[in-house]
Order: sequence, then structure tokens, then C-alpha cells
Amino acid sequence: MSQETESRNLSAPLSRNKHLCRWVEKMVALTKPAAVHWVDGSQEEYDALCAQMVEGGTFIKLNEELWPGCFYARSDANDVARVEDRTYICSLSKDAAGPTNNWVNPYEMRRKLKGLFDGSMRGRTMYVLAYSMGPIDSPMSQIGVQLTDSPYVVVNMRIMARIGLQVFKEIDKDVKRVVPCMHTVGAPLEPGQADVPWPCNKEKYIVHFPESREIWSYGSGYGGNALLGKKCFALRIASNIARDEGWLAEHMLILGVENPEGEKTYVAAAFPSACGKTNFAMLVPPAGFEGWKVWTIGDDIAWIKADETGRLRAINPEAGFFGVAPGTSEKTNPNAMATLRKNSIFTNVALTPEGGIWWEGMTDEPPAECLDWQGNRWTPEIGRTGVKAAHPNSRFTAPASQCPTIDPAWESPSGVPISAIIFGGRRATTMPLVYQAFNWSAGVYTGATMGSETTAAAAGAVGKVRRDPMAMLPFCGYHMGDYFRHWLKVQRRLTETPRIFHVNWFRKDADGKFIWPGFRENMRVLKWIVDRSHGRAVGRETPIGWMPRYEDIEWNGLEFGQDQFEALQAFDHQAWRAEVIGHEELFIDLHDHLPPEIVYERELLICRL
Ligand code: TSX
Ligand code: MN
Repeated sequence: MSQETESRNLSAPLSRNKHLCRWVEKMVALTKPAAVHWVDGSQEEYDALCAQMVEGGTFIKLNEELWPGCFYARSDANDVARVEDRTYICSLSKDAAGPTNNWVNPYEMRRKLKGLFDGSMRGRTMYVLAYSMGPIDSPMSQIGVQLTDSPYVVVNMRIMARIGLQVFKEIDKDVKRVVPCMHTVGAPLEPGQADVPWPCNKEKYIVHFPESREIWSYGSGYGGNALLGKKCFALRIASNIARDEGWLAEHMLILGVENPEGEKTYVAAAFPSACGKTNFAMLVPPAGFEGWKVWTIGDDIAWIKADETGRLRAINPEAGFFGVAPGTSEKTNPNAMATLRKNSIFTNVALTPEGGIWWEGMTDEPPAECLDWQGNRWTPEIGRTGVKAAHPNSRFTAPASQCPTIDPAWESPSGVPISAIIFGGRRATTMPLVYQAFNWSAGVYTGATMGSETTAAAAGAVGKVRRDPMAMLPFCGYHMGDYFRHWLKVQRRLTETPRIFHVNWFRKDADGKFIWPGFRENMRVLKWIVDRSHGRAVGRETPIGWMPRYEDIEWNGLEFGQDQFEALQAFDHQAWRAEVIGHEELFIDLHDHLPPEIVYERELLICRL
């Protein structure tokens, strides 16, 4: 530890804000930690926390030659993913939360949480972690302060957000409202009691109070349950703020397409899980696209707002990638591999004997031997029995600044202009490779009805379409019907409306084979989307929207026949009749809040069919 950090009194407040200091005191009295540490966000502090976690067994330092500045963690087997059934939106009225969120009366929930948090940090250090979602100097940024007893959370948040002194300085300016975030792993230590590598509680509560803009998280140290800036703040709380202020907090990647003339077009895209969102955000153009470049702004969350001229602009509120590791490789995503080479944290992947890491799909050949995500010996032979070396939801936490394709404007305080919005899903049938919705409200309908076929990884019947409107089903902090209304309303602020598209990389032929090669070849679809967004008249009208003809796609560098393309884009009347009936299932749940435009768009679609 540096002289400076060593000599700093960690429990001395780093903010002069009276409200903040009083709240911290109150929460100390409630949770009764053994110590308080105001997080300054320095490298020295980060290094010290990592060293402390290595000492305590939470972290293993990876081989410095192979993985410089990287650490490895294994979570408790009961704490490996977000817990949707333990996630609550505690609005004053149940109706405001809607049927797709869990709701408990906020007074009742506060009473429950008070009991759970009482003494919950005994024997541990409470970290006072100030963070900014979005660049410090951006008017679109929002500030939170997370009180947590998890040093793992602190170091992950240092990668995922802007934290520490710079944020306390912002708080002391007293211009932005601060979202208070309480977090405990729910594992107090009695005097003399030994700690475990991954403390957590089998009872978990991930609670949002949308009116008072508060987050309370109990019992988990993993991902979206514990890194409260991400799903809890940047989506569930921010969607409430955005609804009140007239902007959009979306579960979207942002990328920029640069053509050989240097013209740059930014698009935002929403996909449900297991569609390769991070891969798309870091796309490498294929052969035949020399001079083209895809730039990455973000891979998960977009805050989108109309500027004073009526154009949508977006920021990525995050500063890092918390990506699913399995399936990430030099082939599927070389830019992600380059990003996570150093200064990254790996959770629940496999550990190799030389102090490296591995996961399914990282290399063609698995290592001869390693330790799996639970610390058990793993060999390819064991792998053949179906035992995974890495947990399917294992993660890397990596700084966005290390991404080779990170956009020069990724931290621009005013964001980047959005020309197109893409929705997508994993669909074996019905959905063509790409189509463009006729207009904004038809596009909102497309987003509202999107869905993905359940894969083996997800619960439920394999092959059944699960509706996931705008990929926001688990992340919208209020009634989904009101959310659609808000989307429709946003158009009134716009002078230039982004075009809306739907893509599907996953259509299969009669033999069950993927028709589209996907990955880098998706650039060809992206080019058509960019062309359409600039108003270039390439395509034909169909009942569901505008579609490219074979000659509207750039095929240079790929052999893909017209017949294959027709199969990929085929419009199947019968399948679409079933599709619109499927839309109704979701709408029935939302009917009393469903905006009339959505019902009208459905009628129009049925007429066109
Ligand atoms: O990420 C994917 N993308 C987007 C890439 C920019 N994946 C992986 C999804 C799991 C997270 C894809 N999988 C994509 C895709 O476009 N397409 C597919 C389906 C597919 C898989 C394999 C092949 C072709 C398509 N071909 C061979 O393996 C040879
Ligand atoms: Mn996500």
C-alpha cells in the first residue's frame, strides 16, 4: 500500500454532504460493521483490496506473465446468477409495478429489510462506494452511493463504473440527486469466527423502491444482484427516472459503423440473453469489407435522450464489460479476448495448472487438466460426461478502455447520435434475417413483441418462444404497458426519428441447421441497416415491413446463394398467423395498461397478413 493510502484514515468521510454523512451514520448504526472504509477509487486502494482478498482466499492471483493484473474468484454454488424470483419492485401501488414484476407493499418490505440488515455487517468492513453511471462530466450521468460489506463488489465496481473521490467531488457540488444503495452479503461474523471465500446468505432480496429511488440488496455477492450500478440502478431505477424525465434507459448495446468514406453511423440494439450481444457490439467486419470499421460504445446498457435539436443521443452508463465467458474465443470475439487479457477479474471460470483460466469454447482443445469453477479436478474426459469446467454463467469483468474497438467518443459527455434501433431474438422459424418496421409505432410494436426461443441453458420448454419486450422483461422498473406508452411518447420529442429494425441470426433450415453464418457476416446486415437509416431506397415492402432484396446486400467475400437468402428471408403466412396470436398472450397480462397504439398496430399487422 502506498504511504498516502496507508496513512489515510479510511473511516474519515470523503464527502462534506450532510445528507450523505448522516445516512452513512444511520446505516452504520443499523448494520453494525466492525469498520468503515470510504472508497477513494485509487489504484493503490484497489491493489490493497485485491491483496487482502488473496490473503482471505476470495481471490487467486493469476499468472502475471500470462494474465497481468488479473484475479480469479469462485463464488458459492448457491450464488451464481441473478435471482429474478427474489427481485422486487416495491412501488407504492402494486398496479404501478405491473404483472411482470414481483411486488410487496413498500412499508412491509422496509420492515422486513430493517430486520435483515440489523447487524448484518457485524465483523466486516462497510465500504462507502460512490459511483457515477456515465462519464463524470456528462449531464446524462447519474450518481449512486453503495454501502457494501463486499470488497469483491468494490473492485468489480471500480472496473464497471467511475468511482471514488471524483464522484464524492460531484456529490459535494450538490446538483445531482444521489441514489442510495444498501448491500450486504448477509453473513455477519461473530468474534473469532473464520470467514469463508464467498460469504453470502441462502435467503436473498433484491429490492427497488422506485418512488424514493432506493436499492436494497441482501444475501448475494454476485453480478447483477450485487454490482448495484448495473441492472438495479442503470435499468430498474433509471427506467423510472427516464419515464419521469422523458428519456429511455435501455438494455441495449451501442456501436458505430464507419464506412470507407469515414462516415459514421451509430446504432443501438436490444437482444434477449444468449444472442451474442457482446459479440455484436465488438463485431469484426468480414472479408470483402476492407475499409469498414465497427466501433464499440457499450455492450449492455444505453441511456438515450433527445438533444435540443430533437435527435436521439446515447451514452453507455458503464465503464466496463461484465461478460458471459463461455463461448468467448479468438474466433467468436477477438476484441473481447484482447479486452480481458489484463487487469480483469474472472468469476466461476476454470483454473489451469499454470495459473491461467479456461472456459468452454475458449479454445478448440480443452486443457489436459484444470480445476473447475467449484475447485474440483476437471479433465476433458470428465467434460465428456457433461460436467462443465466453467459455470455457464461465469463472467469476466474487464475495463472498456482496453477494448481495441472502443469508440473515440465512448466517453463523450453528450453521447453519440443514434440513427437506428435494432431489436432481435433467437428464432428458428418465422423471423427473417432482417426487416425494417414501417415507422416508429410499428417499430415499438416490433420491440414490444420480440422474443427468443428458450435454449437448454434457460428454464422452461426448449424451443418455446418466450416474449421479452425490448429485452427489458426482468429490468423494467415499472408496468410494461406504461413502458410501451413511454416509448411511443418519446417520438414527440424527435425531429429526426431513428429507423427501427428486427434481426434474427438464428433461423434454421428443415435439417435444423443455421441458415445464416452469423458472427462477422452480420456486417452485411448492418450495412443494409445503415443504408436504410440514411434513407437509401434499397429494399421491398412486405406485410411486416421493408426487407432487403438479394441484390440489396453486399455479398463481396461470401458465397451465399439467392435461394439460401430467400429461405432466410421467407415470409411464411401460416407461421405469422401463429406469431400474432402469440403476441396476444403477453398483451392479455398487460391489457389494462396497454396503449391503444399497440392494439392498433396489431390490427394493422393482421390486416396486412
Ligand atoms: O454471437 C453470436 N452471433 C453474433 C455475432 C456477432 N452467436 C453466438 C450466440 C451465443 C451467445 C451466434 N451463433 C451467431 C451470431 O451471429 N450465429 C450463431 C449460430 C451459428 C453457429 C455456428 C455457425 C453458424 C451459425 N457455424 C459454424 O459453427 C461453422
Ligand atoms: Mn444484459
